[in-house]
Amino acid sequence: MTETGVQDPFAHLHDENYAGPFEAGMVGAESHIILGGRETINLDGAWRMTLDLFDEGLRQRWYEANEDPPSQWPIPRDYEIEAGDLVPVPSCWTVLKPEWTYFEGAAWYTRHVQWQAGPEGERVFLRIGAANYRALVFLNGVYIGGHRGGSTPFYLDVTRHLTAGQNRLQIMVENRRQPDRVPMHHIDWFNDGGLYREVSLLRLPAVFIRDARAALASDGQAIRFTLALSEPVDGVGRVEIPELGLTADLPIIAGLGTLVLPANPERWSPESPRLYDVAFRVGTDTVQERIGFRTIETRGTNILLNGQSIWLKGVCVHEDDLVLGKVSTEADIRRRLTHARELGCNFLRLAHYPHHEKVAELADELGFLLWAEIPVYWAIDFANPATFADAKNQLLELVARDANRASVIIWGVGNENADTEARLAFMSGLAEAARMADPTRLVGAACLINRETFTLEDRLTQWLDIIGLNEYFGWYEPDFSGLERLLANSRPNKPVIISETGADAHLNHRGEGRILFTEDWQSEFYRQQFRRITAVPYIRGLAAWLLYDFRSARRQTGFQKGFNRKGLIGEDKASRKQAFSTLRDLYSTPR
Ligand code: GCB
Repeated sequence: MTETGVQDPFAHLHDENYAGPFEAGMVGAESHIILGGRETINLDGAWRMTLDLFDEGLRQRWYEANEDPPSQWPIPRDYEIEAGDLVPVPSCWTVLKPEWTYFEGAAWYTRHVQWQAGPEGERVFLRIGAANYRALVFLNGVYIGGHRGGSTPFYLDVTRHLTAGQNRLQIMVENRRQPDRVPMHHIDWFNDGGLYREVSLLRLPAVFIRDARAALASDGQAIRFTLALSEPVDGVGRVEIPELGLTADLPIIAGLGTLVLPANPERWSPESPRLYDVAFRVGTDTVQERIGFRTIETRGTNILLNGQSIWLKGVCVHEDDLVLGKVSTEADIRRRLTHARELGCNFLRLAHYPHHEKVAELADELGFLLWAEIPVYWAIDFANPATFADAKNQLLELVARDANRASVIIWGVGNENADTEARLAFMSGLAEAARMADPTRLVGAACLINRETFTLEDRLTQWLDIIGLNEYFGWYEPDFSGLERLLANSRPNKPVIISETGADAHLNHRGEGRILFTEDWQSEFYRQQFRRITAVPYIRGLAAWLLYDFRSARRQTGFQKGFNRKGLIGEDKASRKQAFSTLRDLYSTPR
């Protein structure tokens, strides 16, 4: 304020602590709410969006802007909601206009919400399916809270901030690549920005079900139900699986309850993806889930699904689309799964971050096993406690979101990270966190090779159930003899999955022998790889890198032109390369 009591209109130019107030109010896994078939109020559709390269929105408090037209402004300002572009939500700005392709910064999204108050005591939460990478939410000019991490959903309590009638909802989304983020600034995919998954409101009673899970107990003889309420109250819940004739009370103490009921459901598997309707009820709140019951474990170097040894025939997939960017529609997800099925897969690795929740729902229905992971990718800032907190939160949000999906068998905690003390502490911490949050699944990571002894040797493996190996013998390393040497030298006591292998091929580029970027070499590469991989008993699966060509700004040769070309299918998601049928034939051999 000046001496006259008028606010200094230039103060913000000199305030480099403008972002400080928004550090508070970040929400994470602790505020996750299971959707469980509850009705939501959809806020997708047209929103106004203004790009903000210099963080003027936070500096100048754009969220306080009243909505008078400029002719009525007492002093000039730099933001006008209506001057923003009308963009669809969900969307990525990177694909909306050519000049926005490489924009890395903030964007202000605004829409209005008409509201009618519900019954006394009702609570209302805003759900954002995902926003890359940081989001801050403002309702009627007031900061509500925010979220870090670009691929998991978050929930903000807006009960006290929504008013009857019209409300102004503003969300700042910011996608800067930074060394302390997860992923950090160096990645082999595209840094799409935006409010790119669904936005909705959820009306809930004063005490509601926050988390509800059902899973087959490890002995396969019973179903274990767990419930967590929003408040630490005592009470009784009810669980029902009508098709099993199961219905029982579930005692709740201080907001938590567990019940183990003897049961013998049909087992879920890729061949027979049997799902049951499961209901959890507490007071007036009901959560309905479709759940498959299966066990997954390792014994020696074997992976056992429902007690039977299984070999994972898989393919990796990114969330990437020429038109949609990182947005996943149901049609696009179904196309991925149809292609994976045609390839003969029973397994997908969802690289390199949590994919849309619909993927695991459809994989449950259609019968695929999944490796789901968080973007602990390459040179993460492992010594930074805030980075660890961010990674752990992304992991716990992913686990909370997909805990009832039978298809998910592996939580991936990282990919190709150099072996240091800080990395070991960081990633073993994540492996422990995954196990604590969910003892019903396996924990894996794409590990390292010890180049001196040429063995599969990585201190992290002692914390894992599954050792992932990304190897590119025949591509980045010229010949396959290294693969033979590596596999012969190694004596893992756990199952190994080739979590990536692949070669680039430009559609229709042909040639004989090891000519890089030809369809022929990509195809021959898989033949050579497969023969060697399947000769080794401790290798229990392969996730080919990968289903479709995808955008990667690092890739700038004439063949690449901004794309990683290791797809078995081109970026049009239609044109199959020769390697598609080669791998399909290889996968069709009995294993
Ligand atoms: C890898 C990475 C993956 C890359 C791939 C490649 O090892 O995990 O993200 O895209 O190699 O094509 O080089």
